[in-house]
Amino acid sequence: MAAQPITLALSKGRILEESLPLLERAGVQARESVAESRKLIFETNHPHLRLVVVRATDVPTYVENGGADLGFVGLDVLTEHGSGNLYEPLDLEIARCRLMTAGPVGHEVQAGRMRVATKFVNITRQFYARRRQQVDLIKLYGSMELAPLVGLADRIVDLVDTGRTLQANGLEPLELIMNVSTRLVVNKSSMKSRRGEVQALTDALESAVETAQEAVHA
Ligand code: PRT
Ligand code: MG
Repeated sequence: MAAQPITLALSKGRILEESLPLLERAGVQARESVAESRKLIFETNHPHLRLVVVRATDVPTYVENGGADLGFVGLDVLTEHGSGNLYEPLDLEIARCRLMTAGPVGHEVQAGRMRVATKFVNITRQFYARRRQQVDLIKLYGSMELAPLVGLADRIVDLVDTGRTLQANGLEPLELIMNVSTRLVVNKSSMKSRRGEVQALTDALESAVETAQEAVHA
């Protein structure tokens, strides 16, 4: 057995809530409560597997650079970061939402360049470029919904689940950019050097996703 445990990086926040039940279905349990602890590293019931909890946007960086062997990350974050240096073997089908453009209800954009506020600047740039539409991007780190309300932007690009956040702020969803769910990503050298362990965890997660889906459709 390898001396070092393999490390799985989980996204803090809303992905974490759905990750823990999925891991449990896959037979992986942390030795203490991940949700309640302030610790960042957790041992599991598997002596050769540990969990680390990092900011959602940092997961690709950890896994790419070998700070973790595997990670759970939203397709939104993965696409924005760029997925070329990672393997993405599995759709975990949790934390589903849609990445959309949105704007004030009934608002026509004036002639000229639109101002679009988002934290997903790379995805947004590509989306409008494909439509040959010239826009000015405004990078924000949160609360995108505020930008149109105070005249900072004409449009936002943000994640939408129930649509209640947009509605509460007088905004409406406009165009779908991508359907989002959480993905399993794997470090490229871990895929070779820790092949057996990576494959065993991937297989267990794949079955866990299937049983979770069967439960939903039962
Ligand atoms: O801390 P950090 O900046 O890294 O992330 P965060 O605090 O913005 O998000 P966090 O930790 O909650 O997790 C973000 C990840 O969860 C995303 O990368 C998605 O893959 C996934 N996810 C799924 C969502 C949502 N659903 C979601 N609805 N992330 C955010 N939202 C937000 C959205 O931005 C908007 O503010 O929820 C609001 C909309 O929800 P509805 O139901 O009102 O439409
Ligand atoms: Mg957060």
